[in-house]
Amino acid sequence: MTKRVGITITEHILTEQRENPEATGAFTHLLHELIVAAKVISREVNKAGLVDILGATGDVNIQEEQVQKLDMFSNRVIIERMQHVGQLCCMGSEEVADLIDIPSQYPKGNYILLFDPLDGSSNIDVNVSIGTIFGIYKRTSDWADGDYLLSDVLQPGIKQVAAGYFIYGSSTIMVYTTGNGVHGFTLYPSVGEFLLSHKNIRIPERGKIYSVNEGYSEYWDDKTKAVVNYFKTRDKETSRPYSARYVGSLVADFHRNLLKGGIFMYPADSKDPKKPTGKLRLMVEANPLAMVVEHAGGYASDGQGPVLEIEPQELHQRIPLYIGSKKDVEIAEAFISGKRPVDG
Ligand code: FDP
Repeated sequence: MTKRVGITITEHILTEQRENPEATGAFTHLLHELIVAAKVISREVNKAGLVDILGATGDVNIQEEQVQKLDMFSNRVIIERMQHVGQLCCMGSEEVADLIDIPSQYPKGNYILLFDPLDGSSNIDVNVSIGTIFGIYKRTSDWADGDYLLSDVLQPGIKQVAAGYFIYGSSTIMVYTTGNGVHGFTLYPSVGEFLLSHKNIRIPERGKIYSVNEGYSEYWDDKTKAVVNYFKTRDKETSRPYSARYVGSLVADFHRNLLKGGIFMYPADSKDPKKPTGKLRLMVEANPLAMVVEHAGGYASDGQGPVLEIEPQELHQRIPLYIGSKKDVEIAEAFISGKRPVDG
C-alpha cells in the first residue's frame, strides 16, 4: 500500500478557500505566488556558502543597516514575482523607503503585501536561521476613487487578512494564519512542496524561555530591567528562573518560542537616539508575528497595549516588542505600563 503523502500547502489553502463562500480565488493565487518566491529564496539561502553571494554590498538600507546581498536578492524576487500577480494594489518592503507601486503594464487588485524579505540578515554569513515575514491587508478605499491611498496601507495589524513567515533553517518552514488557526508546513526539498507538519499550533500559556539582547541592558530604563529580572528570579510556582535563548534572528527566536512557549522582547532603549522605541518595525515585523501569535493563543504588546491595535503613522515605524506566551507578555506589559511596581 502506498503511504499517503501529507497535505500540501496548496491543498490547505484551497480547502480554506472552499470554506469561505465569498472567496474568489484571488487571495489563494496571491499566497501561492508568495510561496513560489519563498522557495526561490530558500534555494538561494541553502547554497549561500557555495556561491559568491555572501558578504555585504557596502550599501545601507533605509533603516541604516548594512545591506547583505541576499537581502537584496530576496527583496527583488518577491517584488518581481508579486507585481504581476494581478491581486495587489501596492507593496511595502523593509528594504525600500517608499511604497512599491504595481507597474502600469500589470493588472491590479485589492490586496496589499507588506514584507521583510530577509529578516535576521546579520546572521546570513554564519549559517544561522533567517526568514521572510509577511502581512496581507485589503484596501479599504473605493476603486472608484482611483489609486490606493496611504490610509489603505497604514491600517492597524488587526486588519490583516493573513500573516506569516518562512524560516530558512535546518529545514524551510512556512507558518501562516488567515485567522483560522496557525499552521506550519515544512518544505520537502526533493518534492518541492510544503507539507503540513504543524497543525493548529497553540503556544503554551506560560513559557520557560526569555529572549532578549541582554547586552543592551545598560541602555534600558528601570521598568525594562525589572521585566528581565522578573524572568530571571527564582520562583517555584511559576518555574522561574526561565532559560535565556537569543538567536538574534527575530523569526528564529519567535518560531522557537511559538512552539515551546516563552517571551521575546526587543524593548525601547537609549542605544541610538534616532531609535528610542527600539529596533523592530511595526508593519513588516511586529504586526505579522502578532497576528500569528494571537491566533495561536499568545499575545503581542508594545508594553502599553496590543500591537495589533496600534494605529500606524508611517511604513517604517518602529516599536518596542514583547511577544509570546500570553501570561509572560501580560507580566512584561504590566511592568512597562506601570501597572506593576518595579519592585513588585
Ligand atoms: P537583523 O538586524 O540581523 O536583520 O529586525 C532585524 C533583526 O535582525 C531581527 O531579526 C533581530 O531579532 C534583531 O534585529 C537583532 O537585533 P540586535 O542585534 O540589536 O539584538
